[in-house]
Amino acid sequence: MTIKAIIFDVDGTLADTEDAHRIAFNKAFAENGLAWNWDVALYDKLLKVTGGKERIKYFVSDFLTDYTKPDNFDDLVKHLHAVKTGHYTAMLRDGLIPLRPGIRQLIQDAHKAGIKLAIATTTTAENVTALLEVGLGADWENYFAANGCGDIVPSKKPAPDIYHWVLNKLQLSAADCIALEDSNNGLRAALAAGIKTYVTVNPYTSKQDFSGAAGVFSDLGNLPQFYHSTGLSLPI
Ligand code: XBP
Ligand code: MG
Repeated sequence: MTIKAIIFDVDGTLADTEDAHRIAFNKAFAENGLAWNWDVALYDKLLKVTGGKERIKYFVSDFLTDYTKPDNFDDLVKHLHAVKTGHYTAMLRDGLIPLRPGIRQLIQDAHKAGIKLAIATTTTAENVTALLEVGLGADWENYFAANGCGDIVPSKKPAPDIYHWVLNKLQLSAADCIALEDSNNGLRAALAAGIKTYVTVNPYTSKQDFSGAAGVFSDLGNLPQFYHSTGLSLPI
């Protein structure tokens, strides 16, 4: 198989972002007078649901059973999420969240070799922009032939919708691509779209089930090993 495209998840894969998301959610709750605090153990459970707005709703329905929702609950969730996005992107722009080992090099090597690159994420587009402007530079979009984010598809991961959207945008079939993910939800989404998927774990996901993955790595610090496993023939 000649790999024509690499499709990247963002959160947990390009960078270890989940604790910054968690802190940003907590700031938004406190600023809106809500005594909700998501610690690491709780957030680990909440990661079962992807998407920030969906995650807030899951928290309220499954972990806050004595809470009475106000009439404008959907608007409240949207507002909390917008405030959270502001805090999260500010942390990115302050340079607090670097790209994971090997990621910048992989993107540059693959781009130089003419392999298409794409994003398939549940996170908000503004978050991807802030992360990659800091991590890759102001011209980061030139690296990517497709940028699939957040609410552009009806169902988030583990549904395959975002991968289908990206494949359509790339005009490639699943067999031409590989995906890079960090979580069980992400792996299921990519596999459901028929894409061969490699996993790099992070502290939140390391104990999850990755059966079906083509390979599982702690990170991409050793790119020659990754190129060897995937069959990518890229100059190091
Ligand atoms: C990542 C997520 C995202 C972020 C929050 O999943 O679940 O929801 O935690 O992002 P994946 P937003 O890496 O599988 O795409 O708050 O912008 O939705
Ligand atoms: Mg992820």
